[in-house]
Amino acid sequence: MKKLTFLAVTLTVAALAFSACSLTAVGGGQEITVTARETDDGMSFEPAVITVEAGDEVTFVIKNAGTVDHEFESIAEGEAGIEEIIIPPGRSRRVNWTAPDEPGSFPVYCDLPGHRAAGMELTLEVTPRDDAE
Ligand SMILES: [Cu+2]
Repeated sequence: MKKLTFLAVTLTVAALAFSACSLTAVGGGQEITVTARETDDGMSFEPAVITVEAGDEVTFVIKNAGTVDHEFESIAEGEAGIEEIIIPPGRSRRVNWTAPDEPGSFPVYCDLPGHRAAGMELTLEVTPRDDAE
């Protein structure tokens, strides 16, 4: 009987510790990985289109698989509201972002000279919230 109580307490403590870890892990919402790189015919972000729902909490994990600095932003008037961040070659950076409440289509791009023109842009599609469960 004593042994069972001890086991129950141990399991409860383990469950509490585990749930605390889980909370930390989901802090920034869903993770979306974006890879920036130079290509044979230009520069790119991969994927080229990202779809999220209005109001979604997102953590972008931007990896620079290229050989020069790249950046990630969508901060001009009417854009998605993602502050500029620079990612050095071989590194990755995380950006937390909450999708707008209104659906829309927004460009995200690298604003270093010539990069956007070379193809370093992706489209962020914000779709209406699917509240039907
Ligand atoms: Cu770039």
